[in-house]
Amino acid sequence: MKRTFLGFFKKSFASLDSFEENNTLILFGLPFERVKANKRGSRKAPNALRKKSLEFSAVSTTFNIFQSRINYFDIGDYHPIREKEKLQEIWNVALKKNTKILVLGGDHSITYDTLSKAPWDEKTALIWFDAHADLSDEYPSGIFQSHGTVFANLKDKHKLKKDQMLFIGGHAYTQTIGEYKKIQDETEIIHIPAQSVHSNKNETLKIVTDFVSRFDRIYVSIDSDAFDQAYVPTHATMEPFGLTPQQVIEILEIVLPKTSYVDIVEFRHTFFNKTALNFGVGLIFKILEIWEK
Ligand SMILES: [Mn+2]
Repeated sequence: MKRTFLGFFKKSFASLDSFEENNTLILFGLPFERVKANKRGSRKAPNALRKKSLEFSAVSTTFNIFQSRINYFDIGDYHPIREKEKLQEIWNVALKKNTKILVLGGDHSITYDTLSKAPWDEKTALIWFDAHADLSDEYPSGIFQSHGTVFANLKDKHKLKKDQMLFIGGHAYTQTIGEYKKIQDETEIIHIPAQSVHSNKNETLKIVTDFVSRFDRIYVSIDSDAFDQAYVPTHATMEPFGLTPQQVIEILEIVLPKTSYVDIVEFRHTFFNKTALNFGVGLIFKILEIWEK
C-alpha cells in the first residue's frame, strides 16, 4: 500500500464522484518525467514526499492539520498520458464541488497535463515560480512537449494573453535564446525576475497584488529551482541566486486566496541528499496553512 501524505485520508479514484464533503482538497501525484535533458529523479518525488511527511508532526505554532476545517484527500498517483481521462474527471469533480487541487510532480511537463484540461476563461490566470521561463517552442531541439516548453504549450492551447501569465523568479543561466528573447521583450508574458524580488520587495508585492485583483481564478505552479540551491541542493539544473522561502511565502499569501490549483514540480533528491524532500514537505504544509486562512 502506498503511503499517504501526513494529515490526508486515502481515497480511491472510484469514490471521487460520490464524496459529499465541501471544503475539500484533493492531492495526487504524477510521478513522470517526459524528456530529460538534465539529471533525472523528479518522478520519485510524490512517494518520497509522502514518506518524508510522516517524519513531521504537521502541527506548528500557527497550523494544525488535524484541526483544519478542510478535508484533505490523497487519491494516489496517475500516469499523465495513459490516465489522462482520469485527470479530466478530477477537474470535473473539482469544479462541481468547489474543490482545491494539489499536485506532486514529476518534472515540469506535468503542468501541461493537468492545466491543459483545466477550465479557462478571461478571468483565469497562471502564475509560475521558476528559475527558467519554460517558454521554449522546442526543448531539447525537435521536442515540442517537455519541461522546457510547458508554458509556451499552455499559452498556445488556451490562447492565453500576456496579461494572464505571470512568471516569478527567473534567474537562469541556461535559458535558450528563443525563450530569453520572449522574457526580455515581455511580449508574451509578465515577468518579475528573482533580482527584482530581491531588490524591491514592495514593488514586487504591488505587481502581484494588482495582477491577482484582475482575476477570479488563479492556477499556481512551483518549480523547485525557483528557490536558491541553498534550499534545494539537488536541483536537476543548478542555478544560483534564486528566491528565498520567505519571498515565495509572502507572494503566496497574496495569491493563494484566489488559487484553486497548485502543483509542486522538480523536487528531485538523491540517496545522499534528501534536503529537497524536507523542504518540499515544509512548503506543502505552508501552502495548506495559507489556504486554511
Ligand atoms: Mn520549470
